[in-house]
Amino acid sequence: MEIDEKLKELADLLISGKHLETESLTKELIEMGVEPKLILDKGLMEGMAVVGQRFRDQQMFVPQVLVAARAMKFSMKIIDPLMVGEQNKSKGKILIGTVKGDVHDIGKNLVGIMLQGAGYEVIDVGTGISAEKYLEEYKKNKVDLIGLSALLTTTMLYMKDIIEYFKKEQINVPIIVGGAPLNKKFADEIGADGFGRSAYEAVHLVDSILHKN
Ligand code: B1M
Repeated sequence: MEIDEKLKELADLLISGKHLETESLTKELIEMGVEPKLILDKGLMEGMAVVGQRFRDQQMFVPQVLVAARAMKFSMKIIDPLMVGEQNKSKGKILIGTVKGDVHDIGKNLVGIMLQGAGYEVIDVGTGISAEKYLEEYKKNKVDLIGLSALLTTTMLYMKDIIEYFKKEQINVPIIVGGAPLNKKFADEIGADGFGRSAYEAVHLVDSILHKN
């Protein structure tokens, strides 16, 4: 019971972006012998899910999202090295980036943090990424899935070019898309393998594509 309450407190600290308190409660939970995976799932991920929800409902704004993400990073620094062994081995390699012409990376970074938290190895190639660069990074890193992010109605159109480029090069890797101006209909129209409305949804989407059973 005490542990459940502390995990709830951890989620609340993360939501309010109190990074130092988040860090020290994470340490305390580890010292109490709580599994890092439980801290991640029941504390951090639940907190971030609330952050995503509140941002969508306009109850939270960009600066608050950023401080929550920072709090998550502080906690992850402690639990990451402890998450070793079979149970926590990587669930797959994901390449993420924001498309060419677009510098928005806050959402993409959140997606990266959440995927990492969910057990994926994330290769973040940054912003302004061309189809050629995605392909180069795909070949270099041999990833299982690619995630494209775009925040502008102009740059989201380039996602189609990327998907078509991969098809032309006969590279068969799942490509998912996300970003505020997108929707499922657009993702279907450009031939993407999925659309994530939020970082939280992105994790479920990747799980459903790479771990169907
Ligand atoms: Co820009 N900007 N901006 N901006 N900016 C928007 C997007 C805009 C809606 C503001 C507005 O006019 N109301 C507008 C776009 C309009 C349009 O296209 N129709 C806009 C504009 C116009 C511009 C400039 C052109 C402004 C200018 O210079 N005249 C310029 C463009 C520069 C460029 O990219 N070439 C520009 C610049 C900037 C800043 C640099 C100042 C800054 C970006 C800083 C940064 O990212 N490092 C910025 C910001 C911060 C915003 C707003 C305010 C916030 C975006 C954000 O970070 N949201 C935005 C207005 C708004 O949304 N209130 C705006 C928070 C983030 C957590 O949400 O990115 O949606 P989001 O990510 C979510 C989901 O979408 C999803 O998960 C995330 C977390 O839940 N998701 C994925 C995202 N990627 C995903 C990928 C997935 C799955 C899910 O799978 C791979």
